[in-house]
Amino acid sequence: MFKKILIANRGEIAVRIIQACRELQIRTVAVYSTADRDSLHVTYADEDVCIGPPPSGQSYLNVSSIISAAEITGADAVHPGYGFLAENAHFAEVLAECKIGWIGPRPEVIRMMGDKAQARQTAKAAGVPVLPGSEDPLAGVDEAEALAGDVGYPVILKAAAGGGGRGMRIVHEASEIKSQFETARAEAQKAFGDGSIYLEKYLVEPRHIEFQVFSDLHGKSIHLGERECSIQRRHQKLIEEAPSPALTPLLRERMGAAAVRLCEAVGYENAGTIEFLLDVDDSFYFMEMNTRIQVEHPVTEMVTGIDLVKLQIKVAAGDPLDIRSGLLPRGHAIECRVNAEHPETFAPSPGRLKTFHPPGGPGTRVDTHGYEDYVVPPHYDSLVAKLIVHDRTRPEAIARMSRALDFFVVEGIQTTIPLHRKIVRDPEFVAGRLSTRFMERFLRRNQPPDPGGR
Ligand code: MV4
Repeated sequence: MFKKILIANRGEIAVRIIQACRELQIRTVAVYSTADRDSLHVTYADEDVCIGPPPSGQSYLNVSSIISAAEITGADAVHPGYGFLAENAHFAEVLAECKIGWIGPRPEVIRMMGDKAQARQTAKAAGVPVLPGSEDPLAGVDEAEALAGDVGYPVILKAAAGGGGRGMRIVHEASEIKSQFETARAEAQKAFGDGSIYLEKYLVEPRHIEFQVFSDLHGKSIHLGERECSIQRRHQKLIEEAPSPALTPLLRERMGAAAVRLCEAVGYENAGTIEFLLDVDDSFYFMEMNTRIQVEHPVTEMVTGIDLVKLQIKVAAGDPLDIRSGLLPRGHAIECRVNAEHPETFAPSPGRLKTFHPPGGPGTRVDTHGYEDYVVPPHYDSLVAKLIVHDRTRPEAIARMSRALDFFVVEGIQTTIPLHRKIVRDPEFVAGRLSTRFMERFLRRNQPPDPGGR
């Protein structure tokens, strides 16, 4: 087992990883930017190293600073959390060259899954369903037009180097395809330095359902069920839950088996997530694979009883998986992301937490780096807390979430708590009628009435 782990991250996930390390009796090293001197992850770690100024490019994304911090402190492995360097194959390679352990999959697999066109091909070859579309990145407008005609409109153009909703364009009819293709290619070239574009049939109102997978270093892969992540705004998830209200045990088994097949096909290692689109007729299609622990991992922890971060560390150290695939979910878990944002305009709201009283009580978990008088810096992601509840049934979990949101007191900054209080009371949410367009429709339903006039 590792003796000392460096956490190449900040915020709630850095705190979460330190908790796991402490339970495994592994020493911890925090790294921090000068904006995070007073952060809880620095307080909780056994050692800490300042790695640079506030901009993440000079600190949490600075490979050489982080490698130096690991060498100086004698850390024998790095946990990257999510975001920052978590899916950076180059970082994983440099660590290997320095004989420092990496808590994640092999760099080749990270790189392959990072190319979304290649990931799609790999899934297809492994017998995982993909939507009708391109075999390879599109050579030009003529190929785009011909293929779109074959699969039928609407279609979606996606940047191979994108992912998570970045660099996508929906095309509704043939008259738009040429100009949209050129725009997509130019944007992808500018944003990612890679203009590769692929095409798929566009599903108008699917659910976003993702499977938690795990693979050990001995060739065993398992799935730990799904998370329903359809409640998003601008590709930022707001609420996640497990299990999905849309899955039957049979559909869960079929999707889970497909997810495990993909892991086996690529020789996956450690924690991963396979994202699917689920159509209204229960057909499902591979979308992307994320090669990291995800923000929403706690809902899976609550319904499986497994500490996924401890499992990541144990598997990276070579322990064999001792869990069987396809555990049945126990009860129902929901997570609300509490962001430092205005609940209606979504404008960032950094600043001092003058009051910070997270809720407690049965089945209530708060993952946060916040505390009274903590100052949310303006430089990073606005997530300040994740409120997770667990109960026996979905209606009971919703009631518990509603109560926990009412008992979560934050003063000094604006947060998304008031928005969550409205969503959990929404009849469509309560009925489990979810899709990737849920938020668009919810915001329209709850728009302040138009005063009229000119
Ligand atoms: C799609 C899709 C429908 N059809 N692909 C969004 C994030 C990235 N992982 C891919 N995404 C999607 N890909 C096909 N062929 C729907 C989404 C999607 C989405 C699209 C628009 C608005 C919100 C969305 C939320 C989740 C997924």
